Amino acid sequence: MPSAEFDDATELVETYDFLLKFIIIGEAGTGKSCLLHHFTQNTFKQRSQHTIGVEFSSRTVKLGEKKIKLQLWDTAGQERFRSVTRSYYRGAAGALLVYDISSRDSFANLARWLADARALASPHLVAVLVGNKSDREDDREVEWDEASRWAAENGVHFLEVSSLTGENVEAPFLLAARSILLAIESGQLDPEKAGSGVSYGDRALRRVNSNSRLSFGSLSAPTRRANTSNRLGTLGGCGC
Ligand SMILES: Nc1nc2c(ncn2[C@@H]2O[C@H](COP(=O)(O)OP(=O)(O)OP(=O)(O)O)[C@@H](O)[C@H]2O)c(=O)[nH]1
Ligand SMILES: [Mg+2]
Repeated sequence: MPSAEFDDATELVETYDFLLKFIIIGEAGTGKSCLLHHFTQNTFKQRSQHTIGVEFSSRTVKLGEKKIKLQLWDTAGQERFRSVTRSYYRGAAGALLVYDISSRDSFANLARWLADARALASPHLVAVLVGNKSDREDDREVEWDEASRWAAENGVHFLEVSSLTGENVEAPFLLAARSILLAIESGQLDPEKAGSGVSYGDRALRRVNSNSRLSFGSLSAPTRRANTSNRLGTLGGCGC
């Protein structure tokens, strides 16, 4: 059974095949911070306050044989922070465009959010439209069909999630990561190009990790987030 020290050591030698930069954007109050919190901490964020500027977090996931580190930038939706937050869009490989299914207003400006992201992020930006608060079905103001149509017309993926219940919260991140990996594999996206939003992982560290694996034999044991991948069957077997 791994000790706490052992887990810490695992963190120190953490390595990955690719590092992807993601931005989380959309109107204030749509639940961006709660979505990210649930994805990284596996719990609902109680008493979430408006984000001031930008907050950073990360999580490493496994897609097939590939270990992907997601560098996640949670941006403030409030207008007064717009110039600050836009400066973090540069070179993002993925964007989660979040609206609240119980707020038509939060859906109204999506075109502008997407246009900004496409103008400033990676030319190969993969965007996912995320309808959050799917638990609020009784207060729904934006129908699934309408959002799905908008997504298709604008060339983005689409999912509904609930950051409160945890329903589907991993799916948008994994969907975006998987699309980016496919673009790399097909040669459409070159991680070595500046501004691609993708970097290769550190191979030297990877060697250290595999030595540790030989010594201790359980570095690949499921982490505390292992049980959160229950909904990932549809996304091609994430072992995160
Ligand atoms: N019912 C329900 N409430 C949610 C959900 N996600 C977030 N909320 C609530 O929505 C409010 C706003 O959540 P935040 O995550 O802070 O919103 P945000 O998009 O980060 O807002 P800014 O940082 O101002 O851009 C909070 O009161 C949350 O408790 C959800 O899935 N369901
Ligand atoms: Mg926030």
